[in-house]
Amino acid sequence: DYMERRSIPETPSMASLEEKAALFHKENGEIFNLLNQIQKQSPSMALAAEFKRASPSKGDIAPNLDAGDQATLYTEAGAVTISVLTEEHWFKGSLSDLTKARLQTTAWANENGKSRPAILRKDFCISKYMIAEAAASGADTILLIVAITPKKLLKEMIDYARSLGMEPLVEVHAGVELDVALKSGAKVIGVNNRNLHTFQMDLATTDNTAEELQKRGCYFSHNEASGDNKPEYAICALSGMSSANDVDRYRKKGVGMCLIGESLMRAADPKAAIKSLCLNPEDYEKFIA
Ligand code: IGP
Repeated sequence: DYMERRSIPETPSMASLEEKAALFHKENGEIFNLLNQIQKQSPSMALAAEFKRASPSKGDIAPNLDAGDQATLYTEAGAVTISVLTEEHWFKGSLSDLTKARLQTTAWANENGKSRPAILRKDFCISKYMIAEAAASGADTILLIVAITPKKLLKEMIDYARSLGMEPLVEVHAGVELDVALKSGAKVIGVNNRNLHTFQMDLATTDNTAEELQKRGCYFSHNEASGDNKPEYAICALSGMSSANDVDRYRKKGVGMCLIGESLMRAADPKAAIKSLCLNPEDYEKFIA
């Protein structure tokens, strides 16, 4: 009895997580590829709506919301990706929030004959183990952050995520980081408008990165005609957006997806808030008329 009480809960092995992941996706539908998920929306802006109860820069945002319910509202309003914070201390999230979001949005999609959203594990993924955990909990994709990852490990994690069927979102901030991301084989580039060291927000960070990517000859734009060739890359703008003007600004730069957290978590009516973003360019034309 004593030994039982003092025993530390066993950490699942990588192999058992991989097995659990395969089983989860067999039972609940195949993994969605993030690049396809973004391109499918073109020429409309794809929306990644984020579930985030709290953050290091803002403290509590919406500490009492349920991940499954909020993710379903986001999906009903047209979000094609749901980002779920799973970090427990600063963001007050968990892997079970992610699983709830995955299962409840899938149930909603099945009942309504719609496509389910892709689910992103939002955390500082710093090991292959965390990627396996994400897959076992029902994630379609994960976040990798160039600024906190040694180059060799970044490439290893991208390759490992792909071996499990996931296309990762690779977050950059400045130009040098973009080169590291591209060298590691990243296809979906997330640009954080928030400087992780100073928390300073600058929406021009995404504009600049889009220009940098273009200069490097990487095809990503939603706007340019390219015949039947689908762009090989996509840009996802992260942080600080809240309006149709923000979305339209990025659409003009060829950004494929906007990820919005705080403003949707604070909205009294998240569905109305998403509608007011005018993800579809025609809606925006009407909006400014
Ligand atoms: C969301 P905002 O300003 O809409 O709440 O931002 C998202 O970009 C932010 O949560 C984020 C993040 C991260 C969180 C971007 N990169 C890395 C945790 C870890």
